[in-house]
Amino acid sequence: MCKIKTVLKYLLLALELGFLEGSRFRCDYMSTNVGWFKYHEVPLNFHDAYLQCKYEGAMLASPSTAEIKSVMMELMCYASAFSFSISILTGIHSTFAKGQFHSIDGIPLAQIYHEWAPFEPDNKNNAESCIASNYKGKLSDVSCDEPRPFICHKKHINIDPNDCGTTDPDYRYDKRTNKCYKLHNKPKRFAPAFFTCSAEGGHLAIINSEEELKVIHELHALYPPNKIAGHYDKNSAFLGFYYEEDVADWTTIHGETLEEAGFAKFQEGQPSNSTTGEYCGAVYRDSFFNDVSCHKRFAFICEKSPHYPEICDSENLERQANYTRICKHNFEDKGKSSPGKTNNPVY
Ligand SMILES: [Ca+2]
Ligand SMILES: [Ca+2]
Repeated sequence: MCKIKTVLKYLLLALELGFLEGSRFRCDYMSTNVGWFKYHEVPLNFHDAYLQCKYEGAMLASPSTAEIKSVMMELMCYASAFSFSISILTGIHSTFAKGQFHSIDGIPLAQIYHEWAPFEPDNKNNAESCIASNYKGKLSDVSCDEPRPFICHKKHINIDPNDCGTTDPDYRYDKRTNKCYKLHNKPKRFAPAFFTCSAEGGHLAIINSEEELKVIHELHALYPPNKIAGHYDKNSAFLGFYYEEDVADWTTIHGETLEEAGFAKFQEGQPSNSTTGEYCGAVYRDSFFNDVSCHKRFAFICEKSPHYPEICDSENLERQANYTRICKHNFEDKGKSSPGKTNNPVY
């Protein structure tokens, strides 16, 4: 018994110390005692909001505890600046099976204390598998396709960001270019590939020199065809350039011509526009550029600066000093104080 107590004591001490050491994460997130949060003001549908948070290294937030709900409502109040008509998308959804609502991390709705907005839930047109929250924390079931602002949440963990400024170990720093690179070996079409790199804090890679091509080739070599998923062309990977029809030229996603970017060599015979409609840029694993269809799936390479997004310490509260406190909410976890209480709709 004594032993268990001692073990527990040290376990608690370790946890406390861990917390005291704080955690480090992207500075575009706000640190609180229940983790890191970011309010996304640009509305997205559920699927894209889910992905945006995931690629940022976080999770679409759900008001699963009173503390988390308080922070969410505070952020929402602050962000919507007195425009109280806004409702945000939460991570509570039933997209796997109708009516089976869970938070992204698997907490059933029945275990989350919640109150419904008037006349909700109504599963309108039998098509409401997502849950939105108004500024008072009252929930509605809504269509997952309707874009709404949302909040990403990252629990405090003791995994430090690497020298690429991310906890994603697949980003590798290269000192020749002072950039970080990741090859995504699950092929995607051009637009989702762009989305993925962007949400990870980078962009589809742009080759600015012969040297950088070498870096990319070395990275590609770590992923022979058998390490790339699916039945796709595995000899090319998307990069950040495309054919801009209005300009009638190849342009990087940052608006420069390939020559301006610093490297413009296509493989002999390319661009071929072979199947009529090869308007996206790719690179061969052992050669130069290739034009491919934007709608076919390829592996793709992201590039990011090791300094963006910036990384902050959770104890560094300076950023929060300016944070408006007019929105302070304190939700009680009513579900906890009266276990067994059903969460009937409140009209
Ligand atoms: Ca509804
Ligand atoms: Ca580059």
